[in-house]
Amino acid sequence: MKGYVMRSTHRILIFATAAGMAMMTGCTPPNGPSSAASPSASAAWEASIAIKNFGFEVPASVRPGAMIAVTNTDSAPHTVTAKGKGGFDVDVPAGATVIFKAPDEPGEYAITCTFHPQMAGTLAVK
Ligand SMILES: [Cu+2]
Repeated sequence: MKGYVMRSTHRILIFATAAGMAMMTGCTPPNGPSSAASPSASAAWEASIAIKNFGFEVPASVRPGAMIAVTNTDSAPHTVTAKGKGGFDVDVPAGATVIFKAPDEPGEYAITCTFHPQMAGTLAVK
C-alpha cells in the first residue's frame, strides 16, 4: 500500500505529493485567476514560487494576502520560511506543490529554507 504524505497545517494545503507525478519537466502550474470570480475556491492561486536547483524563483511582487502556489521540482524537500517578519513556514516536499497565503501586510519578506539555510530569496508584498 502506498502512503501519501498528507499533512495539513494552518492555511496550507498540500495537494500533490505523488513523487512520480511532479517530475515532468516544464510543468508549471497555470497562473492567476482566469475568471475574476470565486476567490474562495481552495485550488485558486494568483502567484507562484518555484523552487529548483536549491533556489527560489519568486515573482516580482505579490498582492497582500495572495494565495501563492509553491512548486518544488527538486528531489529534496524544501521549505519557504520567513526569516524575520511574516510568520510563514511552509513545508514543500520533493516534487510537491503547496499553497500558502502571503502576509496581509505589505513589505519585503526575506525567505529561506530551514533545511538549506544557504537558500535565500525575497517575497515582495505590495
Ligand atoms: Cu531546501
